[in-house]
Amino acid sequence: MSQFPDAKFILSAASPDQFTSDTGAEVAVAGRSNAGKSSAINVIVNRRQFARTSKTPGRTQLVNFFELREGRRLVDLPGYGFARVAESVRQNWASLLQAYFHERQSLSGLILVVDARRQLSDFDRQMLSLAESVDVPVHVLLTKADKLKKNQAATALHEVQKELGDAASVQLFSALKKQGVEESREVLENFLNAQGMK
Ligand SMILES: Nc1nc2c(ncn2[C@@H]2O[C@H](COP(=O)(O)OP(=O)(O)OP(=O)(O)O)[C@@H](O)[C@H]2O)c(=O)[nH]1
Ligand SMILES: [Mg+2]
Repeated sequence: MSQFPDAKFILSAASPDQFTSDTGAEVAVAGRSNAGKSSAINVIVNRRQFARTSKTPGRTQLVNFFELREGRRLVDLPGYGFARVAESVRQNWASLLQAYFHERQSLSGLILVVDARRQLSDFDRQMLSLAESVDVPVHVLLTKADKLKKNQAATALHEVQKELGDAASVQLFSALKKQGVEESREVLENFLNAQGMK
């Protein structure tokens, strides 16, 4: 049974004028390209290929909106940090993200997906400060934890925790092993339900 039986894809936006109606509450998921955002969403929502049903060419530059239940959404933000990307694409990405964070009244939380084998990148830090600038709480998923030995994963968690301090909460996660799923669902629900208390 899905945690969100009525979850469905709403739309993909290439520019702010295409964003879905800004009512209720939504949580955004961001991270480097290939970090594991879509896999994390699929596991959290407990629907195979859910975040991929909308896959279209160039999707990495799109903001994908999903409805979890009435008035509650999950938003798959475009991945960042490609090695080779045209400057125009990079700028489009930056302005889309800026617009998203500054415009969305319903934005209640950010889930930042980071590969547990890497530390935070400068792009991740930019996302953190963007979220902080608009007073949106952040939870970091250190994903692909299954690729690390237990003690390595514990060290990675400790290092990132140390860097983040009070700026964000952080947990180990694995979409493959379904590790940390309950914890991430709890954070998601807390973000979604805290709307209006900002
Ligand atoms: N071992 C392992 N592999 C994972 C995990 N999560 C994702 N992957 C793999 O990592 C690759 C990228 O995963 P995606 O979920 O597509 O990553 P993404 O961040 O959505 O990527 P973009 O949409 O291209 O930015 C895929 O090959 C996944 O199977 C995990 O927890 N463990
Ligand atoms: Mg994806």
